[in-house]
Amino acid sequence: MLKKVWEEILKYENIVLISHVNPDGDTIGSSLALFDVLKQLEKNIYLFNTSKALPKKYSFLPNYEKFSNVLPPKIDAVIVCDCATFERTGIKRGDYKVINIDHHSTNPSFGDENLVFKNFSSTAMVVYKMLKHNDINFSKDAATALYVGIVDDTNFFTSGNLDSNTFLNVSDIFSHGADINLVSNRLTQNVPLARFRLQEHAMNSVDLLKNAKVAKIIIWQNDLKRTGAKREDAENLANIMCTLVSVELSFLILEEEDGAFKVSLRSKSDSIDVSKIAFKFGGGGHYGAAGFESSLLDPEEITLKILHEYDKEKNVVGL
Ligand SMILES: [Mn+2]
Repeated sequence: MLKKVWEEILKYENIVLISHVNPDGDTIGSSLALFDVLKQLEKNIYLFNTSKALPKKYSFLPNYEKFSNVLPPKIDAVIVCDCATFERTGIKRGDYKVINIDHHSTNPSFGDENLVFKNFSSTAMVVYKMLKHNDINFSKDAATALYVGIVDDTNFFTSGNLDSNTFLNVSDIFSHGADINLVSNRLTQNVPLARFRLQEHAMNSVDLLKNAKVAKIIIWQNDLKRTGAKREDAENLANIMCTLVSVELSFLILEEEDGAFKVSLRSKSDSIDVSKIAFKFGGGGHYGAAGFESSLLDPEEITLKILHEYDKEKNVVGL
């Protein structure tokens, strides 16, 4: 499969790399690494993201400014990186091949070609495997982009599917010149004041439920406006709640500009599989990190339903 998908990619000249809406470091890093490699192979290669604005914190990565929310006129194939569903691309099916590279356990293999390794910690790791398997050398820039994908999805090697291969592969990525100090600095020590203020507000409004085994925060558009924060500044709040000793499940309900709600769920390992809960709401994700969107339910209804699912997973319904 690693060979077949790579050979398929090489057949095409005009290729668009597609990252998911409201991108994270994995979808960005995977796309930028492949951009660098395919550029060297003299493909006409483009970076697409449907979001209006991209997170600033990844802007240190080379070629980040090349992301566009407009598709080029001629497309032979799209490579979809880290999208649990095709809908997350924000594009329509067209007269082009769809190559799906991902690691979400809920990915339905929507591509014409699918490279989906559900036990991998990140899509960046899937991309790395594909490059190695096909003896493709990659640059320092591509290595740094892959490293961003890996550390973003594993929360700096604290969650997700980690095994000895993870570290062997990271060692190899490091030997390709990945700038790990720069990545650590930009991703962990670069918090804008508005984000800091939003976190301050959030920490003061955490709701602890089920004997403090469940933690919840709601962030309204008004909270973003008041602090000057952007929606991406809320993304870490579910992780922060999960650091509390008693918490097994945490979730953030974020009001979007259009009034819909984006829900991010987190859990500790060996506590509860949040991808199962997200899936019930039409979303997806991983054991310890998942999410969904809802335009029909209000935060109270969302909370009740999540607590119901939590009880079911813990087998305490009816007790
Ligand atoms: Mn990912």
